[in-house]
Amino acid sequence: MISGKLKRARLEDVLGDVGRENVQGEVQQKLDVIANDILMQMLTGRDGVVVLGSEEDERLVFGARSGVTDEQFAVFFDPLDGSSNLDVAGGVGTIFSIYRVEGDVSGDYTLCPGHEQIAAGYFLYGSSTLLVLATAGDVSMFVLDPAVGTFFRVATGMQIPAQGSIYSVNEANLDSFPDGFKRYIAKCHEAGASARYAGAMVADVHRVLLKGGVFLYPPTAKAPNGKLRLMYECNPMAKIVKEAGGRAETGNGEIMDVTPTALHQRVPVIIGSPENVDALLSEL
Ligand code: FDP
Repeated sequence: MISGKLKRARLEDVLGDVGRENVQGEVQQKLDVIANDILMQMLTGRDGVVVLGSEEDERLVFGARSGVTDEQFAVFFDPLDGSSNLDVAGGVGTIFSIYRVEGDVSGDYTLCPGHEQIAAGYFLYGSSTLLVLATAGDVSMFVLDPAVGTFFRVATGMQIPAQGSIYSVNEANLDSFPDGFKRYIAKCHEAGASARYAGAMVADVHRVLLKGGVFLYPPTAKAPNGKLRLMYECNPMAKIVKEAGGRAETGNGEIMDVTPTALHQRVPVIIGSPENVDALLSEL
């Protein structure tokens, strides 16, 4: 549904903002709201989904226990990641993270660290619509065939290259990066690496997953804890890349070891090929 909406966005006049900000002070785009509504509607009616956390909602949403299934899940998602790309028909995505939930959590749920995720994934709405899904021990990729409305699996057991020549970061913030990040980027220049930055985490991490390299969002003067959110951006991407043999760090330990303190908490991010991430960490 989201993919279809995006393809017809200009025709249906759903580009642009809605004239208000979300809880994080970001201007909400019409499509952020539409994608969030679609996911909330679909997931709150789903057996076993008892906790929902979205980038677009200030607080957790609690679904009713269905009684149909014994299994219960918490789902965290960024409905539309990279929304600054919307008006220019650039790549955007949906990121999600799934945890198993035990016991009665109505109205009271403690956020868990990322290593407890049972699955995570993203949809990339680019030149084609892709789903990359990480479960225990596997990362698979599916492509949507719009003619039949079905995702077909095109890859399983995906592995990130051990190293790559791409570094993906908003280099306009370089002056306010901590020194170790500056040193690493200087070494990338010396080594003749390629810079690639779409400005949408899904598109940028997807490139690194397939081609190798590293995606970064370090602390900056404007965002001292980095910009990206732990529960629905960094943890799911960390699970995907780690299940594919990569690394996912904050600069101060593994992303998936961070104990969450808030739904919209931010952390610095260093995600990618093991050799690139090691090289960066050795500069910090
Ligand atoms: P956006 O604000 O456009 O939604 O989630 C936030 C995010 O995009 C990421 O997708 C992206 O990697 C990052 O912010 C881009 O931030 P900068 O514009 O600061 O580079």
